[in-house]
Amino acid sequence: MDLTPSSFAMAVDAQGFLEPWTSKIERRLADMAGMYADADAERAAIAAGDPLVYEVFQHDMPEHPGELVVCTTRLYPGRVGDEYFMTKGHYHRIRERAEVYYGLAGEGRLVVAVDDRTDVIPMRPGTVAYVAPRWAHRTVNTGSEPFVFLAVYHGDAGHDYGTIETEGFPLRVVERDGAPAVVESR
Ligand code: M6P
Ligand code: ZN
Repeated sequence: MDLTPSSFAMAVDAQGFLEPWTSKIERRLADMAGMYADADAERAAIAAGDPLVYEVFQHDMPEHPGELVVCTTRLYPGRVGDEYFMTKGHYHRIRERAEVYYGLAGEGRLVVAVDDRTDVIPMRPGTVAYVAPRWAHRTVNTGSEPFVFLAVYHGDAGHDYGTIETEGFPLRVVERDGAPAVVESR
């Protein structure tokens, strides 16, 4: 992979296909086992075929604070029990690193948390959401179509998943009477 810093253009469409991309992540339910509240529903869905929950197309960049990684996420519609499909969620390994999300298709929520503060930001096509340094962030698909968005973050930011795996997220987005609702998870 050629990571020589240079200026160039990428193309992105409403399906989230990013060209050129250099790496792709596919996350199935089994790859994030233990993250949904309803463990029985999670186990049953994995046994029934282990659905693809989301894909990330990324243009990798050198791990340098001055670089910017660009990636797109296609988060599929679905639920585990009453909890909508979501990303694993992470802090940046270097906490003082921000991120910008831009909604391309579908609808969802960006759930953010830091210390004892939380926020749930609705996202739809055209929404530009800013994730401040130090905030954990996770996206949730509350619609019936793929929720697709673009993200940009610093080259050296890194992903800290361990803290989320250990502590969880303070809020969950669930379906209640056919509509999204936010509930406390602990
Ligand atoms: C966004 C960005 C990526 C992240 C992806 C999936 O596109 O924040 O850095 O990888 O969402 O989220 P996660 O890494 O939490 O699974
Ligand atoms: Zn991030």
